[in-house]
Amino acid sequence: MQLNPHTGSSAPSRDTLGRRSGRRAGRLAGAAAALTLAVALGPLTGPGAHAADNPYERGPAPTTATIEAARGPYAVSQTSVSSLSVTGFGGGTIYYPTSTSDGTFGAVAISPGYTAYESSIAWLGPRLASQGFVVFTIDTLTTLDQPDSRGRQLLAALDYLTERSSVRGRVDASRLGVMGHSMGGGGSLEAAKSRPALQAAIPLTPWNLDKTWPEVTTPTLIFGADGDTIAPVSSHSEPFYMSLSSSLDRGYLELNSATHFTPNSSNTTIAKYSISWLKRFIDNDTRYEQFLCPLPRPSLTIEEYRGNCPHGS
Ligand code: 9J3
Ligand code: ZN
Repeated sequence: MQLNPHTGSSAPSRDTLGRRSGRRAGRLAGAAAALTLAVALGPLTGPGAHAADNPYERGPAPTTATIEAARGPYAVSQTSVSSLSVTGFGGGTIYYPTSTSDGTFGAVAISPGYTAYESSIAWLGPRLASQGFVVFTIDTLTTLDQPDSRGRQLLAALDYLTERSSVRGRVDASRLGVMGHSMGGGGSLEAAKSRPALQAAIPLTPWNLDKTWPEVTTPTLIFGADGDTIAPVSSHSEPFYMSLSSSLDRGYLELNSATHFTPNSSNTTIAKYSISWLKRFIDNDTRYEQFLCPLPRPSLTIEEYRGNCPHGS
């Protein structure tokens, strides 16, 4: 069953022309000169070899092959963050594009689930960072922390990342997202609810006692698993998705032949749609809309996909 609440014409996506023209004008002195120069220069060759039509775009134009690949175009470095050096969460590992020639990147913090450690979600670090994000896989204060606590810890991790970490200069603090597995996925909903400035949330087989999320204004893609007996989609992912506002950019992807723990191992379907969602909503990169709209069809790996299309409400 698929839902498409956007049956009418789509609204223009957020910040396209306004932010672009503002940025260019800000770089140049004098309004008239700015207009003339901007026209003369055409698409400015900004970071990398790609046109800077959208100032947040990073990396080459994507194809199905590039978002399904084990690694994206950016070489990745990593740095460990000791739990002893931070407050409000349990430390973790920051994965980031090695290059400093592409400007700042959007960032995402990722929480593990109940009784689990950052190792359980580590595969997402290099997988997402190599596409052009700073990725912080975290440990929680205790492995028994509940979703509301995990939500606060995701936000503490993002604050650390943008304010105090060694890579803070590489991160655009206005372009942040959250992900998490199970109780960490429930935590990502809590984080989005309490910080609407977040640009994307991706709960992975999320678990939460709170079944209703009408307060969330952050574009949210929920991954469920058809064979999940710990957070069954009928009592977790599906009601979570259905409770999100129908005016929100939202998606529900139910993994086929999958379990509660499918997000704990490298998974191409999770990766390709997570990359697309993060690019589309953290970077406003409409080059990725093609992978999200038309809505993905059922397949060997997708039991069901629900969502709105086109995006940019
Ligand atoms: O994080 C999770 O895997 C939550 C699933 C769970 O065991 O909840 C029961 C309390
Ligand atoms: Zn609620």
